[in-house]
Amino acid sequence: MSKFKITKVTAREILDCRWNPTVQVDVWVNNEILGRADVPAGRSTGANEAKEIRDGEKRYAGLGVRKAVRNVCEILGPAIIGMDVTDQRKIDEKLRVTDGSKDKSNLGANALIGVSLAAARAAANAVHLPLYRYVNCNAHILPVPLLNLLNGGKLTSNDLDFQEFCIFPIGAETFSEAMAMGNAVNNELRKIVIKKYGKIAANVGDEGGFATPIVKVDEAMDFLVEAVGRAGYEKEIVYGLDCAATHFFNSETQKYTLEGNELTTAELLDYYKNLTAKYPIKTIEDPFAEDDIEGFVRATKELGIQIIGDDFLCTNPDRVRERAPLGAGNALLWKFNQIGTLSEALDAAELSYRQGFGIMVSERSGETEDPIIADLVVGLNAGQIKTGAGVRGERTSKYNRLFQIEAELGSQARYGGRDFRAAF
Ligand code: 2PG
Ligand code: MG
Repeated sequence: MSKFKITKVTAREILDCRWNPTVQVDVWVNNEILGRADVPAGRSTGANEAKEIRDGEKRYAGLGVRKAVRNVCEILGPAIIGMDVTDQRKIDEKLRVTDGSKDKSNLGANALIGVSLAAARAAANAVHLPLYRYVNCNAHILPVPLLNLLNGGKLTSNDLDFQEFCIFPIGAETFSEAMAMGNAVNNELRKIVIKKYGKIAANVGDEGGFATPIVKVDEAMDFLVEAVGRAGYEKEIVYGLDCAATHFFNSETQKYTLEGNELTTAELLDYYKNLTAKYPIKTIEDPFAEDDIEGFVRATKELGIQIIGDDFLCTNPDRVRERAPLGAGNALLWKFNQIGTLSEALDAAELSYRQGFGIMVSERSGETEDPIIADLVVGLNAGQIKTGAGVRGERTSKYNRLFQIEAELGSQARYGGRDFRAAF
């Protein structure tokens, strides 16, 4: 009999930060050790993500997850009862086989990932290790936070075409110092946006960045640069964008609509060249649409900065295997629910590292207070995390967990810093 036997799996419907339902799963070991995990949800999703299941009924505008919860309680749970909870790959394989589809659409990626993560937590608890150390005995790198201070695109209600305008405090000495710098810049930014657009400009979007009614990318960048300057951190802070270009790409015309202009891939690339020449932007996520391989290859070669694939790679080992060797991007945005099990997400990370890619561990725009990505970013020694601005609880839960881990690691903690892509 295995020592750490899964004896019970339950689930329930809870809420994410958008007041939408999501799945929470409990995995019990030997009837006494609990592992619990919440499932986040995206809004600006890629077409190739694993598919979550929503009820489609009147309640919660169709977004209920009672079916997914039932699938956990009645099908996925019973399938893994009796298994050794430390056997993560076998558990995840069982979940995959039980679902039987390629994109987890039969039982729901939101059901599968909840079970997978809760099992990992239960296993860590069973062996009395923090999750980051359970996934990696060499975990020691605290990530540089990519702080999303101005929100646009699908994550807010203004007309900015790019989704996220971020500061990236690579010159801080520690993670704690980086968060204090972020706060100083955010305080200055608040004054700047209010001065120009009035108090309403300081309302925040889904990830806690200001939802200021800006239209132009340059204006958003100028605001960030001014705020960083006023805070006195020009030397320590560079910038990052998530353009989420899939969402301003027209597949019929094969053109990108940016600030009212229709741009080809080559023209958008020129735009990025000018933008990165004007501002010290060191990382861009999804500069081109999810299947614009040529755009990604050229951006990687010609911009000479970190180019991250989010919708483009979907944390999918097959997509990483196919696209990374082409030089299409040089970093993976790591979101476990894009693929649906922890093992597959770890495979995507492993494959990415082997291709010389960096990894940015990411939240979803619809989060709960569950801080699991904080443990996983340290477990992966990824060196970079994107989890929004520190003004909303579902974001601070991740930062607060990172403060705990930083303290636990003590003198062994190393901040990603300027080596954020390979901080060993
Ligand atoms: C993204 C994210 C998270 P969503 O595009 O990177 O910041 O949004 O979770 O809606 O996909
Ligand atoms: Mg993205």
